[in-house]
Amino acid sequence: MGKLNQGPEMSNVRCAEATFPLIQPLMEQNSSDSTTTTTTTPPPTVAMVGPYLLASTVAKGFGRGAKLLGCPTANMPLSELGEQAEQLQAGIYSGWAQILDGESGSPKSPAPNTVFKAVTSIGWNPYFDNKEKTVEPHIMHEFQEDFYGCRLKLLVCARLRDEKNFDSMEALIEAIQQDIRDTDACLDEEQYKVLQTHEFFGSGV
Ligand code: ADP
Ligand code: RBF
Ligand code: MG
Repeated sequence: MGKLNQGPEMSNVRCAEATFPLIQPLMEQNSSDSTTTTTTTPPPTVAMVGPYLLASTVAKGFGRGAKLLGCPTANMPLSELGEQAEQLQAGIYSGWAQILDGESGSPKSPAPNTVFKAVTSIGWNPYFDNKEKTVEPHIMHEFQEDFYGCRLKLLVCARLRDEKNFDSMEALIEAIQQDIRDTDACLDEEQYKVLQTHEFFGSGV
């Protein structure tokens, strides 16, 4: 295969006195070990959705996000989210999130006036085979403290991919890290960036 992979998609072959272009078979053109392809992950196909506006208190989950995956997620109970969340298609989504004080003023939000980028997993976590659907945003900021019991507003505006099963925990962690990078880039695009100041978030920016 080496020879076919070295050149551009089309090379020449000599036949008697004439030179004819040799069109490489499709498999060879797309071969992953071609010297012309790179190993970086291709950009995702991001689909604009909603925006869906979700609000709930932050509840305890199985305690796996931070400990096992290095990625804490603020779990939003389905019982507080209503029909809209139940109907939301499972998948990984980008959007914006704001943490507010809990009901009747406590606990206090670590950053009530900031609207952060967030990447949200919605579904049954096939790798863990959950029995209940979860809505879990990872907020793209490093917090010093947990904020269980605070209220969370989440605006979901782009769909990155389906949730998937993986052969290993390392593969799931790598996919999550890629989702974080994709969300970071996606939300800088103007059509999503404007939603950071959506009236849903009040005066917070
Ligand atoms: P659980 O299964 O209880 O949700 P996690 O390991 O997913 O446990 O941790 C989630 C908790 O960590 C959140 O409820 C929140 O209080 C806290 N937390 C700290 N930093 C973040 C963050 N950047 N995004 C989401 N939650 C965070
Ligand atoms: N769980 C899966 O089983 N499959 C996935 O494809 C998957 N993707 C995720 C992507 C992101 C950005 C995040 C934050 C979580 C994802 N999860 C996925 C959910 C993960 O399993 C869950 O957050 C932990 O089990 C903690 O509840
Ligand atoms: Mg969580």
